[in-house]
Amino acid sequence: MYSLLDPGQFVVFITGATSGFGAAAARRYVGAGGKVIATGRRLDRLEHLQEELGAENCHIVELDVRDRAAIDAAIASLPAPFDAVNIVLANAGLALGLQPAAETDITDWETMIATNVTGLVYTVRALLPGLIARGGGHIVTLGSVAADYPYPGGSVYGGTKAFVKQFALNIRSDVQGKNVRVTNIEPGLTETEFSLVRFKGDESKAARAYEGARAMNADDIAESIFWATSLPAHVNVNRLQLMATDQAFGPFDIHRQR
Ligand code: NDP
Ligand code: 8X3
Repeated sequence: MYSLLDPGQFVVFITGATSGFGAAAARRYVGAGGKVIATGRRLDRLEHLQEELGAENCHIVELDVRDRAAIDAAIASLPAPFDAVNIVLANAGLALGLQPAAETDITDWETMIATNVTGLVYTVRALLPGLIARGGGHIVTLGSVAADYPYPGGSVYGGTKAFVKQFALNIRSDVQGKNVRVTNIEPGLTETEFSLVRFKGDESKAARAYEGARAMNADDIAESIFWATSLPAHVNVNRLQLMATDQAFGPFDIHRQR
């Protein structure tokens, strides 16, 4: 059985490896001697990543996590040694828009739910039996501070991330005794393409989200993911919440009647 302590034996299936946390994690794991299966919708980005990391370390699959049959097919056709997945980084996700609920575009809500909830469930359900059959492994999900702290315009995004957290904790109960660890990583303000996606390509709006603050970056989160998966096999980090030092909590918003 592989040792959870030896990064050289890590085989990591990553959803959303074309950008942000997923790409940074791919670099972190390969840098430590592991192998990664990098997936996402933008094939050109995956090809560049593979070129950078080497085809012997990085297998790529063009994949939309909303497509259950495509996930199953991708897993079924993994070549050795990439077929011995022992870490699943279920990272693909997005926020779309920041409008008040009554004004939001309902298709944005549908896309967030389809990606962050349904896509996550497809990914974990497809890969979990293999982890168990191979004697153990680790599932890492990407939650958010938005799961615990509501903010205006975040209703469905925050709702999907609350699902991610509860799903991860419940999966952990299901795999008790099977040597499978489950960790929900819960970051706050982190500068990636996240805001560019949220604001649909509006670069100035995206930049404003991070302006003047020392946001975390993708490498910070990749390091925390790597750390959680590198701990001794008897240690399970259930939830790991991270915030930029320059981000904290606000007061309750009281609507005054006068
Ligand atoms: P990025 O926008 O930089 O990366 C998102 C990744 O998700 C991309 O690789 C994208 O790939 C992939 N993705 C989106 N939709 C799909 C889909 N349908 N199928 C497959 N892949 C998809 O954002 P981050 O790296 O910041 O975000 C990664 C995760 O972390 C998300 O779940 C996000 O909600 C969460 N998170 C982010 C925070 C932040 O502040 N940045 C804080 C807390 C959590 P492609 O478009 O090529 O398919
Ligand atoms: C991303 C962090 O605060 O923009 O999950 O929702 S936040």
